[in-house]
Formats: sequence, structure tokens, C-alpha cells
Amino acid sequence: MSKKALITGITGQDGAYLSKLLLEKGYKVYGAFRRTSDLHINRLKFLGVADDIEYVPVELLEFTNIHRTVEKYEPDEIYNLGAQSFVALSFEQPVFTADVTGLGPLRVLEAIKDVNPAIRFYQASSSEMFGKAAETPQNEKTPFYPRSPYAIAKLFAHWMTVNYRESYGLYACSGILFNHESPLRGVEFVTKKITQSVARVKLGLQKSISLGNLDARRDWGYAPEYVEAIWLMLQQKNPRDYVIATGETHSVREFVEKSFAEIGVRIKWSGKGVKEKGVDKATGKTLVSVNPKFFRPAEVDILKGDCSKAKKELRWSPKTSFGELIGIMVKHDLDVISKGL
Ligand code: NAP
Ligand code: F7E
Repeated sequence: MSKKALITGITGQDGAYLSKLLLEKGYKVYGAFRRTSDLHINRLKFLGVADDIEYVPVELLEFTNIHRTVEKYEPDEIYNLGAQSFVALSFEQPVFTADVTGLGPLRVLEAIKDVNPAIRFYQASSSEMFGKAAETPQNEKTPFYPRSPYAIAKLFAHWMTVNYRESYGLYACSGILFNHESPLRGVEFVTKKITQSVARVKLGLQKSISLGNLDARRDWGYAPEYVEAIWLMLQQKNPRDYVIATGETHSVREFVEKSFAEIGVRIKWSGKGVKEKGVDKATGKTLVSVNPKFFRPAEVDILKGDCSKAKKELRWSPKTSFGELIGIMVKHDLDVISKGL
């Protein structure tokens, strides 16, 4: 009999790639979405899986709804990807973020404990929990120092997952995933914002791009590979937490330079701080400027993950390079924008 998986956050980037992977593996997929005026399944449609999913309304703020859903569908595995996932917004909406991103997973864990403790549970933890990192690179033993309401909410959910595993013997694990991107990444995140803007500049639809901290460094991987690691974590003999990362770190500035290089433009930087500009070396036109409104009250300066444990125990390793990732994203954005999609 095919396995049944319930995925929260089905409409998000990872929800789409994970659904595709599980469907290919023969799973019955229940897609948990929060009710809005419009069920936005564009990512699932793009991957050609929208019609193969059974959609179930699940609000992470509502325990009774979660409990009844788990009772009704009795999935073998639950992947909790749903969250208020935008770090910048978490400073504006800290209470809401704590509730959805922090307490939401606890509600799911409670429902599992009540209904059927044999259900396997995955929690989408984040490299943001390392924050002002005590060491570089970061691994599963690196102390946490979260720097945003989002990261603090994720840390609460992370420890709850550990606690339910240790207290009640649940097969519950957290994947501490570093940033992972794709053509399906939300437009508010810096990578997609850059590649989409570069494509629009190339097509004459936009003159320049305005960014925040150009010197922040992240470990950026390719999302379709990361959902494989997520699935693998729930297929082991014992539940454990794993760092999933590329082991490389790059700045936002490098991301900008490489993205423009994809359309044949070389960027020259001048000025400092909020006065800094990136100009087209050939034409002198300003293509990048800095706007303080994109700075965060507290920043995570550098993240770089060490996924040795996942390599050894899950036999997972990243494949797509930083340059290839940017190539995939810019090419996709040029393609869809030029077709008016
Ligand atoms: P995403 O694209 O922002 O998707 C988040 C999903 O959560 C969306 O489907 C969203 O629904 C849903 N959601 C938000 N609030 C909800 C609520 N109250 N009840 C039910 N569902 C709700 O995020 P992602 O990039 O796919 O990431 C997946 C998960 O991994 C998230 O938990 C994120 O925090 C975590 N994570 C991501 C990364 C990364 O680099 N991508 C790294 C580490 C951890 P709507 O579509 O209706 O908004
Ligand atoms: O920012 C800097 C910004 O919003 C990356 C989420 O998936 O990954 C993601 O969180 C960096 C930060 O992602 C702009 O200050 C500069 O230092 O793309 P981001 P994030 O905050 O790293 C983690 C692992 C998650 O768990 C989260 O859910 O880029 N930056 N200028 C900018 N960022 C944005 N968004 N916009 C700018 O204009």
C-alpha cells in the first residue's frame, strides 16, 4: 500500500518540490493549505503536480483543525513546512510569527501524540537559528544565537521537536536547512528579487534594483536537492537532526555581480554605505542602489554550513554550484517574463 504524507505549506517553494518528489515515489499526498480567497497553487501547477494532490484546509493557528485533520487522514508522515518564513517581516509581526512558526509545530506534535504516536514528523528548522554564529562553519553541535523573531520562533519549534522525541519516543526530526533557492522562490527573498530584477532590466522593464545589506553572506543551495534530504530524514532507523548546506558562503554583492554577468553586464561598485552604487561598467548607468529600508534591526552576517553528518548518515550531498544556481534562476526569469507569464 502506498504511504500517506501530509505536507503543511504545500503552496510554498519547498511544498511544491517535496510534493513532486513524494508523488514520484508513489505517495498519496495531502496538501495542507491555509484558506485564503484564492488557492494559489501556481508552483504546483508549474511542476505539473497540482491535480495529483488532495487539498486539505489546515490553519497552523488552529489546534482543533490540525487535530481533526491528523485523525481523519492518519498520514504515515507529516512534513511541517508551513511558517511565516520571511525574516524581515518577523520584526514587524513578531507575535504572529511566534504563533505560526513557533507554536504551529507544537500543535502538530500534540496532535500526533494524541492521535497516533507512530506518525513520523519532520520540522523545517533553519540556519537562522545559528544567527550570530559562535563558529564557522556551523554544524549540529554549534550553539544557537537567534537574531530575529523568526529565528527565535524556529528555535522554540526545534527544541519542541527534540523534546517530543525524547519525552514521548516520537519519530520526530528537524532539518536545519541553510538557504535554498530555485525559480519557485518567493519574490521577497533576496535571490529571487535579484534574478527577477536582472531579467526585467535585460528586457527593458526596469531600470535598476534597490537592496539592503550587500555584505551579508549566506550558504545558498538548490531547493529540489534539499527536499530529497528532508525525505531521507524520515526514512532512517532512528530520528536525528541534520544540517543541510553546501559548505560555501557568498555575499549578496557576489550574487548581484554573477546575476548581471548572466546577461553580459559587468558591475563596478563605487561609494560607501547607503551611498554605494553598482554601475554598468560599459555604459555607466546605475543598476544597483542601497536603500536603508531593506536593512534589518539585527542582521545575521555570515552563514556557512557543515553537512558532514548528512553526507555520512543520509548519503546526501549538494550538487548544484552557486554559479549554476544563479544561471538556472536568471534563465527561468528571463523565460517567463519575456513570455508575459
Ligand atoms: P515559503 O515559500 O514561504 O512557504 C511557506 C508556506 O507556509 C506557504 O505555503 C504558506 O502559505 C504556509 N503558511 C504560512 N502561514 C501559515 C499558517 N498560518 N497556516 C498554514 N500554513 C501557513 O517557505 P519555503 O521556502 O518553502 O520554506 C519551507 C519551510 O522551511 C518554512 O517553514 C521555512 O521557514 C523553512 N526554511 C526555509 C528555508 C529556505 O531557504 N527556503 C531554509 C530553512 C528553513 P501561503 O502560500 O498561503 O502563504
Ligand atoms: O535575506 C540580505 C538580508 O530574505 C538574505 C528564509 O528562507 O533563509 C531565508 O532567510 C540576506 C539577509 O533570506 C535585501 O539582510 C540585502 O542578510 O533572502 P533573505 P534570509 O533572511 O536569509 C533562511 C535560512 C530561512 O529560514 C528563512 O525562512 O540578504 N538582503 N538586501 C536582503 N534581503 C531581502 N529579502 N531583500 C533585500 O532587498
